[in-house]
Amino acid sequence: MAEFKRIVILTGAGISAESGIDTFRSAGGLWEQHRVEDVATPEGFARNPNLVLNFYDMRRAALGNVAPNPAHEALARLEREFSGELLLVTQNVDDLHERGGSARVLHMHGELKSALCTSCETRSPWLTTMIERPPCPVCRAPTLRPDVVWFGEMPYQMGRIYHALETCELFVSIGTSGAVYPAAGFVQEARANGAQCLELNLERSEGSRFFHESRLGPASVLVPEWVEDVLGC
Ligand code: BV8
Repeated sequence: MAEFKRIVILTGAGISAESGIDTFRSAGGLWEQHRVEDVATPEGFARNPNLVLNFYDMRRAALGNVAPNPAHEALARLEREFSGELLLVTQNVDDLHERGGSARVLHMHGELKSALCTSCETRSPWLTTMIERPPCPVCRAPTLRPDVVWFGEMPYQMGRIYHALETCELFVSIGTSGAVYPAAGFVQEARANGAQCLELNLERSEGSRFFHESRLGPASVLVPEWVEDVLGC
């Protein structure tokens, strides 16, 4: 593993599962508790903004009850000690990569701790609630929404991600079902460009067939082992 110089990592809800954050598609997961169409689409927000603001207020508040796990901490160690180029892309809107020590995290689906103003389109750090329609810190209009990418919306920094996928030598997917695009298609982009593709996941995913290797097990075990291997120690 030590020969790789450019690595792209994609994480999903599974890397935060052992920290106590619900995934989307496991039994009792987020999407079983709510219809996607109602809480994670612009149409759902227009139809019932209180339902959506409360859904994200609750998830934002829950961040205070969870902590990063050894998988997050291992990726932070990789960022510190790996001498090559590393891009960590996460589909997650939680802050556990940062709290686990990662300084450079690309949140392609946005973040719970960020507010987007639909009037002036500026983003502001946000740690509390939006249900009470607080004023935008910049334009003062009461038009803040969660700064997360809903279904039908364009994920963030796609150009940067695709460039990295075209040039990486190793693509590693951690804790994702491979159910949502364009993230689920990243492995095919990387593979088409000659990268080695590795999946670390609790179970086989919808994308497993596209990977050269799938290691099945909990992220808190597989990720530290893999980082140890990459760092060649
Ligand atoms: C877009 C943020 C275009 C909000 C999310 C092509 C084909 C088919 C459909 C489409 C397509 N292209 C676009 C679409 C439509 C749609 C889509 O993909 N639909 C799916 C349902 C078919 N995609 C979109 O709409 C995307 N936008 O394409 O825009 C466009 C073009 C021009 C102009 C404008 C727009 C936007 C999608 C983003 C939606 N937002 N999240 C929020 O968080 O509330 S999606 C959400 O679900 C996540 O962010 C993530 O991306 C996705 C999948 O979740 P996972 O992270 O994988 O979690 P999941 O529960 O599914 O799986 C967990 C995994 O972990 C499991 O495999 C499990 O085994 C494993 N696990 C569990 N425990 C552990 C573990 N692994 C290791 N250790 C453990 N302990």
